[in-house]
Amino acid sequence: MVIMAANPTSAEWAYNLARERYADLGVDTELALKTLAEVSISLHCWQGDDVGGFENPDGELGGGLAATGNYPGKARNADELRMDLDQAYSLIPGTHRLNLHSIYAETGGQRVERDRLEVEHFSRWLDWAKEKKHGLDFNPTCFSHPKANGGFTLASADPGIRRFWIDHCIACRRIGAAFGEQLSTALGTAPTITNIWIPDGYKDTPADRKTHRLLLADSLDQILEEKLNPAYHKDAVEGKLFGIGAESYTAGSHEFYLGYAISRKTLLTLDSGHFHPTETIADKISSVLIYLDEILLHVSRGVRWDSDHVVILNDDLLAIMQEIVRGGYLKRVHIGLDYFDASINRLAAWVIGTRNAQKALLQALLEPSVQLQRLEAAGDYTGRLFLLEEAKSLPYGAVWEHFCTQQGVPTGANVLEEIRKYEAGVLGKRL
Ligand code: RNT
Ligand code: ZN
Repeated sequence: MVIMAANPTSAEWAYNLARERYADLGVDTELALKTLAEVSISLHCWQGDDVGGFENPDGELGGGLAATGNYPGKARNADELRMDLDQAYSLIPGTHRLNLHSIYAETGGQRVERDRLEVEHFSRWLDWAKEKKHGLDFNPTCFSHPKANGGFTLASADPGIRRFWIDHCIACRRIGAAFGEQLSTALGTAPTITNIWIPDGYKDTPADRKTHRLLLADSLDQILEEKLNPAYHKDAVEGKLFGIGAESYTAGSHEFYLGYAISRKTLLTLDSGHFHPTETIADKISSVLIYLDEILLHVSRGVRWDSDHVVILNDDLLAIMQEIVRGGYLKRVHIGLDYFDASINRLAAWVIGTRNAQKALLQALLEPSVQLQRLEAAGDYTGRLFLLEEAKSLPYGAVWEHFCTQQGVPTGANVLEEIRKYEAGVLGKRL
């Protein structure tokens, strides 16, 4: 493939034409770019090592999750993961957050049980975040552990098992609060969101759906008992329809957590892979935000099932971003990513998915919304359909390239070239 560097003059020329074209429709591209630059996306650390973590090098991924593929180059320790993340951030315009899981603790070769984890076990992550200016988000890891092998954690009927996972989540909230406090003080970043997701469920038809849900609500209440400063820390709960090996019943369903989040005033996490295949989360945003102050998104892509494919620029993604922008929800919707593809270059997976989320957001910000809403209000659905379709061929690509250049990151095929270079120099040398 011949890769031509974009000629800056022609890129500027293209942007100026695009700006005029949008201005004709009442859209201010400069304002859109200013808004886009302020949105920090939370990149999921677990794309870099297939959700392995560094607690146990031979540990298998559990919890009904599957990272398929054996592409070479996955990060084998936290230093490698940070190095790969640095590379990813350098190819993504803007300043972004990192979403960590508790299994990415650095315990200096000592086994520290998950219910004993403290912020000191993440001190290198914190130092790195401060240096590189990334806000942090956090997650307890209620899977890939012998105490999760029975298929239940916070909803377990076994009091010892349940206690262990409650204590793990309590420990994680404190770590999240320490992250949020230190980083907002040092960098002025938004609070850390600690998100609880559990895999608990049954492969086959349960005889009792109720008891595990009562136990789960009680576990969560115990976890949230300690009041933490919302200026530094927020809680989120993430529901799911099913997991591999838990096809018939998931204790933490969408309805369970929607009710929980509303009644306990936590955030609700909507993962785009966690619903029926034809159900999209875009339509849920304006409903749940009537009752909730804020939500967290796990932007993902299910293919036939919750397969966590790399996010592509499809209608689903665009609809999510349109809903956020149309509703004026940019401050109330926290955008995180959640996918793990082990069959392609993992750096590319982060970069492609994040840039796509930003491209979709940009398209939403460039929507001729005033005209569209005017047409709708006038009952002119023909005009609305026409303009919605026309908007798809507006020159947003020139605006995107301008944004990347402004932010000092490459565009087009130069992105892939950087990824290939890193693969040749670093990733490809890992065994
Ligand atoms: C699982 C949930 C959860 C995980 C991460 C690793 O289905 O989506 O968010 O993907 O915690
Ligand atoms: Zn998720």
